[in-house]
Amino acid sequence: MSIALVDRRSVNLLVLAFSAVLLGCGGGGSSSDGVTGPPPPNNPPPNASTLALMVENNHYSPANDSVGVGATLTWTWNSCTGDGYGGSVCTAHSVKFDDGPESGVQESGSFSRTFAIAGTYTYHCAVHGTAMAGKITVK
Ligand SMILES: [Cu+2]
Repeated sequence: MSIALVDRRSVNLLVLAFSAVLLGCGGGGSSSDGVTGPPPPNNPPPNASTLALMVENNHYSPANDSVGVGATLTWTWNSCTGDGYGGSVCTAHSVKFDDGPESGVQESGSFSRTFAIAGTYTYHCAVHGTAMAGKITVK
């Protein structure tokens, strides 16, 4: 007899909890009005993974990337290191695509390229050759 009472009380508590969850979900739908929450992304290209890359000493970061058609990638040079005397030493590199476009050899700055056609684009550093190489896959 007492066991049955406990069971019924437990069932009632479960029903109450379940109802509260349902009500909570139904009452929270105010995100579609655009007032709350973060702003929507500014029309990112489909499948874009990384739009900002780094030119570092003897490698690109990331070396391989995959983006959507129409994406613009920007490489930013980060090739200066401390000289041990409070100054810095910068090493010149470049982004040179096998199909033509290239940044020119530089110690700092940036280079951008927009990929309008799907395909695989390989590039390397004109100073360090294919030992410093990267690949962009455009889908
Ligand atoms: Cu280089």
